[in-house]
Amino acid sequence: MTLTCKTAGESHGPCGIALIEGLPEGLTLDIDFINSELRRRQGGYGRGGRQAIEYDEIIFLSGVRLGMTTGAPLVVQIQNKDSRLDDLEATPSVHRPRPGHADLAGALKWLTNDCRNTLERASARETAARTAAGAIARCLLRTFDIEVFGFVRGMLDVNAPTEVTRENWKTISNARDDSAVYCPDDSTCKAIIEHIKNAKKDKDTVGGLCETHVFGCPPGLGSCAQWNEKLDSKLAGAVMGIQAFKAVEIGIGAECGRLKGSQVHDPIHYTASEKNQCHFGFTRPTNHAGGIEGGMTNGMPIVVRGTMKPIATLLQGMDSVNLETGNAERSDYERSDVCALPAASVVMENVVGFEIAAAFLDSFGGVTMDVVRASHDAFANAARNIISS
Ligand code: EPS
Repeated sequence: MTLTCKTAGESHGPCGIALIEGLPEGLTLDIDFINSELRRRQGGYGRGGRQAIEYDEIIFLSGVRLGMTTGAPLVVQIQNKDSRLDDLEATPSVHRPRPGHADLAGALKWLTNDCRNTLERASARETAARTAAGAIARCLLRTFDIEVFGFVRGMLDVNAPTEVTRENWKTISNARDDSAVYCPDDSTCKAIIEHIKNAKKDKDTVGGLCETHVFGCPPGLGSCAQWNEKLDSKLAGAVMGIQAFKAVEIGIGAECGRLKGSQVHDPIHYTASEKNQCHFGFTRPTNHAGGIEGGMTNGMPIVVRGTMKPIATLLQGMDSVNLETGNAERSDYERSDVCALPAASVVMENVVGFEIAAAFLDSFGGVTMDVVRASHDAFANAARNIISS
């Protein structure tokens, strides 16, 4: 069964939930790890007042017993403390759509002049549920030594020069955790904080770039057999599905169009003494492909970059139209964040993790973890000896 996730919940409804199907029986869930991902998602310099109200943690409603998956559909819930959907004074109608938000498109789609229902579901509050689902899926990956690492790469005119490798990512991860904006490079971090401060002063908002790396993936996850089975297409869909993301790149991404083949493609080397590593001895001096060729992992780290647009809720407002009167007016303001880029980097890390787990189970799936382990180990033994000398 394919690993799938659906979410439900409004920003100011009682809770958010994720329904996950396809997890094998017998997976131990690291509750502290899952909650710590939720805690990270709530943080980062630039957040608004909402995160001072909420304290996100998971409650399992089904599919888990004694900390282990049962193989049944898993439902995880995150409660909203700021729950007030039916209180019309605290949560009024919204008639002046914010440019860049779902407000206007949703009002037209559902044939209403009140944007409230649309914005409640479109809100990035939903990413709490998706982060929880990703962290749950990563518990499976971690039992196979597959690790996912995400951070903030840059914003506006700043870009962290940090090079992330198999060897240094754990150290970089500590630097990220010490950074107020989840960026491991100190001077980039300071510049980003300055940009956020200035945006706040100007009643404006800022977006930026997030990056996720996956280490330890065996080759062959995904497929070249069908366009929609390609792992890069699935990763792109998952990352583009994060609120406010406008671009996704794998490896050097758009840069490919400005270089020649000999500059883009990663030469193939074989080192028999490394055949016990996740790449089975097939190494590359460069990783421009970002670990994916032909829609399949190639044993190199997976590298995904996502671009988040600035949040659409501007304290200064923007030109808009009152949907009740047709008059030109400034857009409505709802309490919001000046910048949620650090939080988005956590969401991205976890949605990427979910897609990798789904691809892993597509290759080695079974109803129990024991069956998954046996299938994975049988594959690894065969792949390790593909060159028999
Ligand atoms: C959001 C607006 C703010 C953010 C929210 C996303 O919520 P509120 O209007 O309740 O203050 O804080 O993000 C979250 C609640 C969250 O948990 O990430 C929006 O307009 O999308």
